[in-house]
Amino acid sequence: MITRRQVLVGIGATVIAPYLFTLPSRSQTVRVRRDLTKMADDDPFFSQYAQAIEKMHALPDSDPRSWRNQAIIHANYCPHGMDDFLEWHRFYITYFEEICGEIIGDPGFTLPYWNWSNNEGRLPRQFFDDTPLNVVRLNDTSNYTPPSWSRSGWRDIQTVGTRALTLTTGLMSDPRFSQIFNDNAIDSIKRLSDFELFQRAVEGTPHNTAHVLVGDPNGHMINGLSSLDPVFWLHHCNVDRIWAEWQTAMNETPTNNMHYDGQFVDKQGQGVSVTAQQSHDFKAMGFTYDSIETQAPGMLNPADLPKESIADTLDTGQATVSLGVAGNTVKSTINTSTNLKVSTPELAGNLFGSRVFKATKNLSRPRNAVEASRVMAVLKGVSYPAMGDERIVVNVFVDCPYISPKIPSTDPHFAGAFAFFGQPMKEMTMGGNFVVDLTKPVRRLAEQGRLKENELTVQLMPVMVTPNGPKDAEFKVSSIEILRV
Ligand SMILES: [Cu+2]
Repeated sequence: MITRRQVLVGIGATVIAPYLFTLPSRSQTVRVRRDLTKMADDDPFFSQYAQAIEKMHALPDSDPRSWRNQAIIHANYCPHGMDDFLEWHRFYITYFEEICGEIIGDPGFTLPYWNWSNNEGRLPRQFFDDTPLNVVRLNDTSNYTPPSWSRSGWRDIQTVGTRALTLTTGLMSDPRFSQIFNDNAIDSIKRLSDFELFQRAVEGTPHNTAHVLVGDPNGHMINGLSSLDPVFWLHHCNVDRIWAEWQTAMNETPTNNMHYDGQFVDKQGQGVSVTAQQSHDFKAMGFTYDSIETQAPGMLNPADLPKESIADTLDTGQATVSLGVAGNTVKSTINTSTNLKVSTPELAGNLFGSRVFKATKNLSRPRNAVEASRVMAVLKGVSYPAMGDERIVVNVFVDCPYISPKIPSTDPHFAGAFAFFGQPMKEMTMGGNFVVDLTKPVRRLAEQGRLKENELTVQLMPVMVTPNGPKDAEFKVSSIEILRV
């Protein structure tokens, strides 16, 4: 059981003033985060991380850097489905990384990112060996209720140290979900230059779905104390890497004046005060990613092209255009497909437009790159299933005549997916927004002459992750909008 004192420790920094106005790492060296799935079996990271986990467990409850107190920060404050999802989590993992380094006496300690797209989304064997990395050995139990004023909106949390993944089962092992995490899916998210679409897509699809697939049915990863699982930090490092790569491609994160006072603690355990805006310059925070530093020259992925060097030579338009909205609230039930029909009179005409970029970045001479326009679905005001029932993944299809819960994500009608993670706050009555890329199935229908003239049918198929999943999960969608981007 959590004691009142522990609760106060978790949030206690708010009563210790003044805060230090410091960003993580003021050291001169920039830590380079590497790909976990490409690390050598004997990489020192594994033993260093195990040591940090063990030492943080040994810290007294009064130390805000203890393993449990670090997890409680998440349960109290994490902003899921909100404007600062990426910014908040960047601070969260970076202060944690510095605490690990301090505690093992190696300021260069660097978290790797769990690249979901490699090795079928499996974790390295060290996460299953008998070490503190395996989530079982240190036997954390969550058993926590965040204070009612907390920002996170989580309610009673009761999870245990288990994972649904095994040595041989990864995020992509189940054919129903395999296409959510591959390079193509992640790339297409990175090519969304609108921050709002990009952030909701990376959060709602690979981030949320991995939380559910790792944590099902009652592991830490499924709930607010998910950071009790050592893999959490590497999972969020990957989310952060995708954002950092998106930023490096010269996409713009809007100004955010939100500030955090005493939510995070530095490596000495002192509460810090930072603004969301300060997270935008990650190198100033002391870290970068190997994927950014070693980016191969000459790539023509439009996402990697700096905006100022791009000249639209075809006037097919770059702006986001709404192609239709369906506004009726629909209820969706597990294993039952819900068809959302949107009238889209301009769809066909917009489908095969493309634009030509002039690319100069990393190139000895300018070259042209072409990107076709894309069709996105934005599901708005999505209410969450009841507590315990959120352990589902909602697969999204377009005009699939034989829809069933068993259809794999390799089916040509499959568009994408979303999952639920983080209870929406009580005040957030409008529910969450999810973004799904419909381009592939819509384009195929058009090529086969099967695209209906003025209407698009988007099908939601909520499925259980494991056979013991919730039998009657129910959620509502307030509206769906089809966008051309
Ligand atoms: Cu979170």
